[in-house]
This record gives sequence, C-alpha cells and structure tokens, in this order.
Amino acid sequence: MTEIPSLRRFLTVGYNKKQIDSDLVFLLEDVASACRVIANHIRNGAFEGKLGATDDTNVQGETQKELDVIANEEFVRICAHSPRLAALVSEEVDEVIWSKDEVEAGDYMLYFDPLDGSSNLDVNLSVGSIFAIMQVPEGSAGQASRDVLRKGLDQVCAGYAMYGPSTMLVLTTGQSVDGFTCQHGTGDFRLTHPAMTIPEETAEFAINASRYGFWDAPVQRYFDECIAGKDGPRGKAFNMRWTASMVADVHRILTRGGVFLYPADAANREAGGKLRLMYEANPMAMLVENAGGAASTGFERILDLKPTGHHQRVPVILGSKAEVERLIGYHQTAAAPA
Ligand code: P6P
Repeated sequence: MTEIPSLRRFLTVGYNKKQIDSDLVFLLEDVASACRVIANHIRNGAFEGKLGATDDTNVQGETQKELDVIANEEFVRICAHSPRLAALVSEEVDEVIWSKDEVEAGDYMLYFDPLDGSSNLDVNLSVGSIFAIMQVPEGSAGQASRDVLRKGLDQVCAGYAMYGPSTMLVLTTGQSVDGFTCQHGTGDFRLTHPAMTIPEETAEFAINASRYGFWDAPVQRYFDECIAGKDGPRGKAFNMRWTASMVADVHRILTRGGVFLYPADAANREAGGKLRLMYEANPMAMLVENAGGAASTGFERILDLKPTGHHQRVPVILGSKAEVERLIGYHQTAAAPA
C-alpha cells in the first residue's frame, strides 16, 4: 500500500503543486503541534479537572473555559518563536502579541481562535481550533507596517483542527483544501482527505433556529421555505444540523455540502454579528471558496471586507454556492427600495 503522505511531505514535496516557503512550512508544523497538544488536553480534561469555567471573561465578554485559556497558552508557547512569525492575534487576548523586536515586511501573522465551540466541552461534543496566516505588509519607504487588519483575500493559509472522534487538520494554502487525520500512536497528521470539495447544490442547512424571532425577513423566508419541504416553494425536503461548533458544521459542509448561517439579527446587530472576522469568518471563507463554495455576509463577499478591528464581528453565510447565492438574492430583494 503506498504510504499516505504526512503533512510535512505534503507541504514540502509540492503535493498541492505549489512550493511553499520553508518558514511557512515551519509555522504550519508548529500550528499542527499546538493542535496535537490541545487534543491531548481535551482528551484528558476530565482527569485534569479542566472541563470547567474560569471566573474570567475574555475580550468578547464570554466566560472563559479553563481549556480556552490552556489552548491559547499552548498556541502562544508553541508558535510564538516560529521563524518569521511577527504577530499573533488570538480570540482570547485583547491586544495583538508582537513576537519580534524588528518586524519585517513579509513576516507572518497568525490569527487564531484557540478553542472554538468550547460550550461543547462539558457535554463531550466536537470542538476545534481555527487559524489564518497573513504577512506583514510593506508600509511607507519599504518599512514594515504593523498592520494586522488585512482583508481575508490576503490570507496565505487558512485552516482548522477538529477535535472529534478523530483529530483532523484541514487547511488550504490557496489552491486545494486538504484534510489530515492525526494517526493514533505516531501522532502524525496524514493526508486522508485530499482535495475536499463542496457540491454546488444541497438539501442541508445549519442555523440556530431558536433565534428565529430575531432574524431579518430574508433569513426567515429562507428558513420557512426549507422547512416547507417538497410541498413548499423549494419542492424538496431539507435536513437541519446545528452543532454549536463552527468547526464541526463547516467540516460537515466540506465533507458533504450544506449551508451554514450565523446572520446579523435584532439581538446581535449592534455588535456586528456573532462570529469574528479575522479568526473565524475569514479562514472559513477561504477554505469554503477554495473548495468551490461561497461565503458572504448576505450582502458582501467576506474575503473582500476591510477589517476595522482585530476582534470585529460579522454576519456569516457560507457553503454550497447555489444556496449562498439564493440567500444573497433574498437579502438584495429585501433591501431594494419599494
Ligand atoms: P450559539 C461557538 O461559540 C461559536 O462561536 C461557533 O463555533 C458556533 O457556530 C456558534 O458560536 C454557536 O452559537 O448561538 O448556537 O451558541
């Protein structure tokens, strides 16, 4: 049986037809190491008494779980000194962590949600880590510009780890989207899901339906038509999934299609939405688009958004292209002048 490539071979032998800068390979291997260590903390959380909540809240105003803090600490400990890594932007840390005294244009910036969906920890459901990598832009006179607020289109890499029945790493460096499973025993991430793609059509949607009363008309219309089933305007039955873990919902969509919605609504509009742009929406949008899907706020392509803050929140609609385009159409129709 031909050996299943490891992450290192995949990144260095050019399986994805594009040679990758060696410092980016080092950084991705450090990210993979952090995810492997976090997976172990989760598996042993019950024995280490780490499944509970702390008394602290993060910059998002959310109560921090002990494993949120541990996962963040592991990302910083393992990645901060990766060659040419200049900045770390974490969901769990208010300020940007600059890890080099002399920042140079082209250095890497790592954006991450160290433990996404941590409300699932105490009920033993899937959680994940999400990451994106960009480069320090060239500022005036060729000096490095300490600007972390770059558009999602500028990402050089995006991915997530999913801590589920198996631990997986799914990433893209701009072309294919490829999934690696952590091999029990060796701890190697091996290429088990090459070239993941999202079917254009789907009959499965993911949304927190308990928020129906807060939704805007386009989202209520879409939801009502889906649950009307084959006798309704869509003429087919739909299935619904909601895991309260963006990583798990997006992984299902990358595996079999679907559409994920966390839209702006009457309760979250003032905050800009629920999900964060730099380390949730942007990386997932790059993955979804590179797998043949689409990612929008309902009005704008997520990857085109110019960030205004590194903890900025945005509405998210992503997945199978035909459904995302239908939802964009509903938003535009509702917004059109009467
Ligand atoms: P709700 C987890 O907290 C998260 O950021 C995403 O992973 C997930 O999709 C969403 O929020 C869940 O939100 O309102 O269902 O708890």
